[in-house]
Amino acid sequence: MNYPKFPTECHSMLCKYLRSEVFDALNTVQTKHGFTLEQAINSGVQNPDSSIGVYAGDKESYFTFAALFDPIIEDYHGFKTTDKHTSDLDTAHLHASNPDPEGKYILSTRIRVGRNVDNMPLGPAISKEARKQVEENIVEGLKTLDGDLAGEYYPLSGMSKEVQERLIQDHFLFKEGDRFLEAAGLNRDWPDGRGIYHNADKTFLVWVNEEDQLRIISMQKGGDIREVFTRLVRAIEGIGTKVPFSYSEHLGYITSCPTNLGTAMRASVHIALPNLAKDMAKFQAITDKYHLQIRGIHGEHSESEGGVYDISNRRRLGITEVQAVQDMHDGVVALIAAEKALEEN
Ligand code: ADP
Ligand code: CIR
Repeated sequence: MNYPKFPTECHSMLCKYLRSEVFDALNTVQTKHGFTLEQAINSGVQNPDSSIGVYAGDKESYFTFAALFDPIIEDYHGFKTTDKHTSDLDTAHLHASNPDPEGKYILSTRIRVGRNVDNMPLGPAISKEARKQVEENIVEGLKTLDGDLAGEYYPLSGMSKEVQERLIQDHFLFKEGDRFLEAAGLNRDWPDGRGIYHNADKTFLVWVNEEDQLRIISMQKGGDIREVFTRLVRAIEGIGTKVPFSYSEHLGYITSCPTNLGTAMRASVHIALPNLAKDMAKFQAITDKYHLQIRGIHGEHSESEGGVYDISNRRRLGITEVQAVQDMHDGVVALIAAEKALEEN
């Protein structure tokens, strides 16, 4: 492969960190699953508007292509190669009462973690047969869950377009045809091997074989962050006894996108902030202070509608799960206080 041509206005981390000497050193190496630099960077090459632009094909990619991944990981998470990641899923350590008990601002709360199966290639490098095997193993594990975590698995193949579209619109299901994932090789053989598991209330859901092999999700209306976190922890622990998760002492839970490493957790609220939305500088000063990310109402790469935003923790590696949720909670408390102050003006 020749050094890729990036447009001058490219601001992705790939453009920033793929220096020619890094490119030359990594261009001819590959991982034990045969994953190459060309595959790792294709998403960012095809999509110069990427914020990051790279994906891993397996756990080994993070070490084989460390000269590219490490600076990206440090830039995104503030996590250095000498730092250590630790996990804390103890709900007793979380200090989070509902930031909006009157239900005026927070529409809903969602916390998800990404997980992948130990000793398997990640989505960008997996074969159709191995993906199917992963799906079968996960579904077998999910079937053993009981109580409020008991549910049904719905494969994407065989699902009607109407049902699929309704689940997407209602924020329960991943969307189809994402160009970033497409170029990463994550949509190969679509929809084969993909699906969604959920309980009757759709407060506990698992996405199978999307960007990661598992996305374990807890969500509900309103702002009871503790309740959502507590349900998620029970689900992670329940599934973890049946499915061995890919984990690294250094990088925590292994995910296909480097932004998700570590806790692999994104804790978010959908929150109405119509006044703050008119002063984005003030809005962003608060989200930066609390390490939060602002997304649109239909998730990543979408826009806000009617002053409603998706606000979530930005850091996932080098902090614990409790801290990730705490970041989101504390930031949301500050955002609501700022919104209230603007209402009074
Ligand atoms: P992910 O969170 O899995 O990284 P996305 O940003 O694409 O991926 O979000 C997935 C879906 O979850 C989208 O439909 C999004 O609107 C929905 N979502 C995210 N946060 C919330 C929330 N707090 N309440 C309701 N839906 C949410
Ligand atoms: C991108 O580079 O824009 C996509 N591959 C998604 C990156 C992860 N998302 C994020 O940090 N918001």
